[in-house]
Amino acid sequence: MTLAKETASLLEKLGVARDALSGGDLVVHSPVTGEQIAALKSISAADAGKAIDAAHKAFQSWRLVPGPKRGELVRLLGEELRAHKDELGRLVSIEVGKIPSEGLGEVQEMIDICDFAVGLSRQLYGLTIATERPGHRMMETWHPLGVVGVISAFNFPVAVWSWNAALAFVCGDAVVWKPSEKTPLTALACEAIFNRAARRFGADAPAGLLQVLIGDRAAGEVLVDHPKVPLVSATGSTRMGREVGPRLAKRFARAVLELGGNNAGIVCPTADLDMALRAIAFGAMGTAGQRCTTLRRLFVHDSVYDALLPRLKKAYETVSVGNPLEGKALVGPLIDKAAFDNMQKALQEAQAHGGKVTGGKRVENGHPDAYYVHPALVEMPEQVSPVTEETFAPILYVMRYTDFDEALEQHNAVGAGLSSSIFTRDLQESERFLGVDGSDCGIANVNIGTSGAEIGGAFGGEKETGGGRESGSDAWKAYMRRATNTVNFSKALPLAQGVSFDI
Ligand code: UN1
Repeated sequence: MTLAKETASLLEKLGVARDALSGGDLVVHSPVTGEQIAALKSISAADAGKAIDAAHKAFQSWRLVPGPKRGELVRLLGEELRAHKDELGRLVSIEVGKIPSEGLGEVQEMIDICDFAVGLSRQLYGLTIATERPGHRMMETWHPLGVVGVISAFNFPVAVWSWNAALAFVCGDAVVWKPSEKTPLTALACEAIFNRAARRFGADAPAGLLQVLIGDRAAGEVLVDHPKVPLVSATGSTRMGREVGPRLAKRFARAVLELGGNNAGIVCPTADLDMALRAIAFGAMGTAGQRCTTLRRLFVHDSVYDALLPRLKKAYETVSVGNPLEGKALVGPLIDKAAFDNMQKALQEAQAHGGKVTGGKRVENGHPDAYYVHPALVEMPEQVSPVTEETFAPILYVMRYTDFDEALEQHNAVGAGLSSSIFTRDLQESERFLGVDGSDCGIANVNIGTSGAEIGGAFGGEKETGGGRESGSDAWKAYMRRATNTVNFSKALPLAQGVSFDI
């Protein structure tokens, strides 16, 4: 069976009609073989506007459904995802090239956030606050916000949508989703899965609660500029964020930006090297280096450098690279040729700056349009370009350090601030790393890698990573509006701050 046929049959099982998959202008390729697997019709700007209006209408009734009842819709979504985990996971592998356990892991992440959101639907708490006036009560109420725009990237084509959508739905919002043009098929699958949950939920789930805009950046622009979209949560490159952020700011819309990462680890003298090795290997080579949390820079203390590096090199030389749909490869393909070219460019630049490269060569597999590559380990004399930039490919730059403070300074000396790790058994080092003048990232870990965060924590980062937080903890607050209410149940009207105004 060709991949196009398998894709169509998986989508059909998930509820997407075959005739939606051909004859359109948006051509979808599988990075696994490079072959075309669908050609979808892009939405026009006018229709994108109409979809947003429809979502707004749905929001107006959805917001009146009580929170715990809204949670029931997300519970059903979680149930549908459990029932279709295998098909959706396989589709992620076909459309993005993830190995099976990572395709399935992505769907598990969706199930996890659904469970989280169901609990949250009964915990959308506001505070009761002491007032300075007698006979008054002050409290805050969290209300649904409106239509939430979600712009997602190719590398986590479904999980990132679910982080936003599961929270948005329990918060009483509608969702308009612009998936990456590289991965629209998994978005169609999620839409079908959601629609099934909504049908099971019944008439209280208004039509149009989820809209999917299939298309290129023009569709995304409609979403970013639309006055009825008070929040856009966008995942992608820092370059994309620089365009989206100011446009949202101009109309005072909220932005949850989850942009680039240039994540680093520090391996200290007391590190458990076996543990560090495994964590580094997964963090740097997993998902073919195409996570925003991928480990890209490593600072290794002089005293353990010569013990760790040969083992790390061996891991790079022996890691299996190949078709994620067959066999047991740990590293699948890059998303496309542009990703491969960027990787090669970065490696050349690194070499020009004295970098010693292990790996990095293309792996031929009989498909000229598929881009498999050996992950690259680059020993760098110092942290200069391209180390300071995020290249969305499996390149790990390794540097020696002797002084912990200097390593920390170098660690923080890049634009992005998403994820970070320290490998140490020294409490003073790990606490320094997690402390005020330690890692400047949104995620700082001890003795685990930079990638593979659980959904329970807030996910996102500082500086050029954009500052947004999605997923767990209190990230939900971005998806609601807060009203502070002061209620006077006395028979007088005392003014705050002792002001008198007697008429
Ligand atoms: C992303 O790469 O955009 O922490 C998201 C991780 C995953 C999510 C990555 N849970 O690696």
